[in-house]
Amino acid sequence: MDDKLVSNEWHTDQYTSDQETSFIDNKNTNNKLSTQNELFLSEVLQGLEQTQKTLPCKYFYDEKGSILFEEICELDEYYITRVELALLEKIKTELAEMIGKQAIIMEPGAGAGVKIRTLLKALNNPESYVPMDISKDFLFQSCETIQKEFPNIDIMPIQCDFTQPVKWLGQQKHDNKIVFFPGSTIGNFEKASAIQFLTNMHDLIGSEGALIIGVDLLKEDKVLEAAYNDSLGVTEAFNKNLLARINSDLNADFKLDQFKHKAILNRQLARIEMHLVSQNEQTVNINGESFDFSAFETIHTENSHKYSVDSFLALAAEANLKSKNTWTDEQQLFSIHYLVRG
Ligand code: AVJ
Repeated sequence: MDDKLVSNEWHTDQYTSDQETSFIDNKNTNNKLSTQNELFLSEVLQGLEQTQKTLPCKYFYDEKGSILFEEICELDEYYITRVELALLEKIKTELAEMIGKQAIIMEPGAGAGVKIRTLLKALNNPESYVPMDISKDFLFQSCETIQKEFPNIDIMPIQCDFTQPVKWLGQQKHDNKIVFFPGSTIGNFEKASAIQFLTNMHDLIGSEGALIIGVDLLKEDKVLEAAYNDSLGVTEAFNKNLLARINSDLNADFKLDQFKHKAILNRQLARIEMHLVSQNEQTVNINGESFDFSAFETIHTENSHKYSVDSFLALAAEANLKSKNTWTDEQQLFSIHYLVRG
C-alpha cells in the first residue's frame, strides 16, 4: 500500500503547492513536524493576544482529537452525523447518477471516512479517491481500511490544511472532478472564509465537476445547544484536548481543570460558539510567553455556523456556484447540496 501511495506519477510529477503539503509517506516525518509546530505556535500566540482570546479550531484534530470527534458523532444529542448519513443513504442512487462514471472524488477534511464509503459504494466505477486531512496518522489509518474495501479505486491521500490553497489539485486535467464536503464543516468558516473556500472549490471542479456539500440547518435552541453541550462531556473533552495539545506540543502549562467547556447559541450570528471558560484568575505560559486570564474570561475556540437552504445558496452564489439539486431530511435538520458552476 505504501508503494502505491508514494509512487503514483499522477501526483508526484505535477505536484506543486502553496503550502507545505505531503502525501502520506511513513518515512517522511521529523522536520515537517517542527515546521508545523512553529506555525501552530504562531497561530496560538496570535489568538491569545486578542481582547477576546481565540484558538484556531483546525488544531482540534490531532490523533486524540480526531478520535474524540468520532465519539461526538456517535452521541444521541449530536444529530448531525446520523441525520446526514441517513440522508446520504436515501439519495445515493440519485447522486451516483448525477456524478456519472470515472469520477475523481476529493474530500477535504476526510477524517474517518464513514460517509465516503456510502458514496463510493453507490458510484459507477469511480477512478480515484483523494482524501485530505490535517491529521496524518488518522488519515493514513482510514485510507488503509478504504483501500481494502475498494481495491480498484486509486487512493491518494494528502496531508494538508485544506483552508489553504492546494494548487496542484486544480491543475489536474480530469473531466469529472467531484469534491465531497460533508459534515457541515463549512460551518466552521466565517462568511469571508466560507466564500473563499467555495471559490477555491469552484475553481477546482472545473466546468464539468461538482461540489457535494452537507450543511447543518438553523433550528430551535434546545436541539442545537444539546448537540454541543452533551451530557457525557465528550464535547468538553474534545474542546479541552486543544489545551492538552498546546501543553504537549508547544511547551505550555494550561491547567485543564481550571477551564470549563461552554457552548452557546448566538442566534444573531446564526452560530454555535464554543468557549473554554477560565474558572479563576490565572496565568498560563506558552513557550516562554505568559497570558493572564481573569475569572470567567473565555477562549473562543470554535464557531459552527448554521444556515437555511436559502441563506446557504445565497452564500454559494457569491462564489458563483448554483444548486443542481438540494435535499433535506423530513425534519429539516440538515441539507445536502449538489453545486456546479453558476
Ligand atoms: C466538524 C465543524 C462540523 O461544528 O458540528 C462538533 C465540530 N465541534 N462538536 C460541528 C464540532 C463540537 C463540528 N464540525
